[in-house]
Amino acid sequence: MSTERTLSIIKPDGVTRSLIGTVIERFESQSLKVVAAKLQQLTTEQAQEFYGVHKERPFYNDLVKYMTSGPVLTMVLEGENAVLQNRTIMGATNPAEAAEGTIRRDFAESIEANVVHGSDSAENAAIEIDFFFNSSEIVSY
Ligand code: IDP
Ligand code: MG
Repeated sequence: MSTERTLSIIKPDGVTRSLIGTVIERFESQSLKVVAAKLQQLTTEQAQEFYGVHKERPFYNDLVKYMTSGPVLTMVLEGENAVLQNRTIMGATNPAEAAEGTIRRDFAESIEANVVHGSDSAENAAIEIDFFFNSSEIVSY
């Protein structure tokens, strides 16, 4: 077991549907601590760069539009095996395939508007945390 950090984003559908508290409760009740948080409106350029890995995919332009359609809450989560733990709590990308009790199964409206983002590896977590946060914005407790 090792303590890790991962990037979480409550996407615009989650923020505008007032799911911030509900989503954070899922993390805190399953031993993930919020060690940084920022509510922000992403620019098109930020969303394009953040999701650059998907730029050849047919859903890319819609994904960028969706991610800039309202504010997002970007967070750094910390805990044992945080990357995998967060992905488990989130559930599968497609809510129809997400396990019972996961955030996406319970709240996602579609495969696109699926409430949360979570880093998919420790390597990507480091890159994604660095994309949104300076080290001075991340706390310990
Ligand atoms: P993930 O968020 O579970 O890691 P990715 O495959 O990395 O899933 O896709 C990034 C995001 O792009 C998804 O969370 C979702 O918002 C959107 N997305 C993924 N696949 C589709 C699709 O087939 N149609 C529309 N949007 C999609
Ligand atoms: Mg992904």
